[in-house]
Amino acid sequence: MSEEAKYYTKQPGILTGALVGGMVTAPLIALMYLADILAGLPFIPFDVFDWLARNLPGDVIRFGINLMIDYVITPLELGETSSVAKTLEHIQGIGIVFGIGVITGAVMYKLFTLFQIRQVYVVGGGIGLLIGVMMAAISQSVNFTATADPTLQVLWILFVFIVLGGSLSWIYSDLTTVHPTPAKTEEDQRLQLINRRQFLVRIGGATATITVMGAGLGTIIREQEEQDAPVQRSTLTVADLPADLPNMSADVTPAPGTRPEYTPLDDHYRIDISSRPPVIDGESYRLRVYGLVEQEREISLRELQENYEPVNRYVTMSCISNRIGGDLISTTLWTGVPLHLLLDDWQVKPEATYLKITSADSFDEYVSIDLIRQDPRIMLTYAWDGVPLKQKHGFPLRIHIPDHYGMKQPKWITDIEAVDYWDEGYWVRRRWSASARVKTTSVIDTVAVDHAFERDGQVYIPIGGIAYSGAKGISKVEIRINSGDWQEAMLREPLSDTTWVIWRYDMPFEPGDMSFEVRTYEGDGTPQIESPAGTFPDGATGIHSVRTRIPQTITPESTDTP
Ligand SMILES: Nc1nc2c(c(=O)[nH]1)N[C@H]1C(S)=C(S)[C@@H](COP(=O)(O)O)O[C@H]1N2
Ligand SMILES: [Mo]
Repeated sequence: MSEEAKYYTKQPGILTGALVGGMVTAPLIALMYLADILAGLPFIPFDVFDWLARNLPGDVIRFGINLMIDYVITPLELGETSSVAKTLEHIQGIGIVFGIGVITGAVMYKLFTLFQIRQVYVVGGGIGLLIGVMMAAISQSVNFTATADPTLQVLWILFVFIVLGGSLSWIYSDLTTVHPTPAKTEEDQRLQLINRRQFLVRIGGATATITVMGAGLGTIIREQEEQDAPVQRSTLTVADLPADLPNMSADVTPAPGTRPEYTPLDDHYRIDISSRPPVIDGESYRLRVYGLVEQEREISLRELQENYEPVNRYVTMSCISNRIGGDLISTTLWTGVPLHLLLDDWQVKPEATYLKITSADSFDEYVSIDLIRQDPRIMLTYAWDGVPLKQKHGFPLRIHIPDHYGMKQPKWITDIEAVDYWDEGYWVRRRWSASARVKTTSVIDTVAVDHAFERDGQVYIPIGGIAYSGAKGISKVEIRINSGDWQEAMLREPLSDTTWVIWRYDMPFEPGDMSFEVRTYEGDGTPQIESPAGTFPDGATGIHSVRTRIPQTITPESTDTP
């Protein structure tokens, strides 16, 4: 081995490639974010995440979601599960694309040095183009929110990834041409490495600046847009809203700390298969009805609202992924048109057995026509809480099917096809329950130690929560303290037969470490399932329990009944 060869300047390899890949990808992600906000161009990180979520096997997805809930959201107490999960998914999407950039850099630099490639721009640009083509295909298959012209979308994506490949090549050739001559001495080699390091630091500084500025600008513009967004409500009327909650005069008041009986709209949980809800323009929207019907038709939102007397119903909806005691369950007022009326008007042919419902995000589900005729409560819904559906909750149209988990109830409905067969819907194909009937559950929300009260010389601690059976009714709720006897709780009159029921139990004061358990019975006396089961595939079952330390002395709130 010659002296020269010994001190030959190390060529940029895998590590440098990974570093440069990251440095170049970060500003590109920020630019994509900005382009999304300014021009409605696709934001690839979300598209990649959505594509993975739809195409990876259901087990892998479930495993990922459980990890996220068990090891991040729950232990860190990040807040309401569904909105935190969405944010974490967004972060994951960005992380994945960043990772793709890092790997591209590493692989590219390895290839360049390994094969001593001279036309780095051609090869680098080619690799970028190849990734761009894949990304464009992914984006086109799952993105329902980008508003720019589709050709422009594809060109933009190709451009971004060619820029990625091109920049990687440019930096590589700079790194290698800074010192065209091999280092002859150890000192030479040291100086060259220092130069290269300085060059990389400069590039890093530049890309970091672009990233921060792009992301910051995007965020500012987005917030401004959200403030200026017109309220959709003006184009719609929702007639005859109930003035007050129907159980205003119920004699059982919720124990302090029980979740709100009527969920504020902004707090309603949300579960979508997409990073962003599809955007549908209410004015040009048409519901397409076809298949086994006498005549195909396209129905505007206005027709649905004006040709049919609106029906209001208080509804508790739960996600099948809601764990025992979880927060993926909420209650609001649903307004819409009973679906059986529409079946008649649409002249659905007698041989039709199911409606295949398809949504703007390509979600789909099948609803039995027999069931629609049996349960006149099933309704196409256009308003929640007295206002048009929020975009994230399915604007302009979704369906309510009592006694079924949310996975059976598509939002953003665009197509209804009458068919004479059944098939698996979106989540059923991913091995979740085909029937998805609600599993009856009861939950302790509060042991209100701070709200103890005194009645007839006895101090009580209010305990309370909810019981939910879908639409099977709740006839009884029982509480057990420290594994003693089951005691019957009081039931508050519910908002409707399709909402949860609030229960309350006033426990005679007793200090110490206490365990509390709750169980419930359906309307016909059927007990809830006590044996524990996880959410997959049929919905969670089991007894909810909490432990609380009751202090030796407590100050009652008042001597009145609460
Ligand atoms: N089109 C469409 N409909 C959908 C979903 C979806 O991702 N896309 N998610 C379903 C699931 S799993 C649930 S729990 C409910 C949640 O409705 P919400 O987000 O309005 O609370 O919508 C259901 N309908
Ligand atoms: Mo769900």
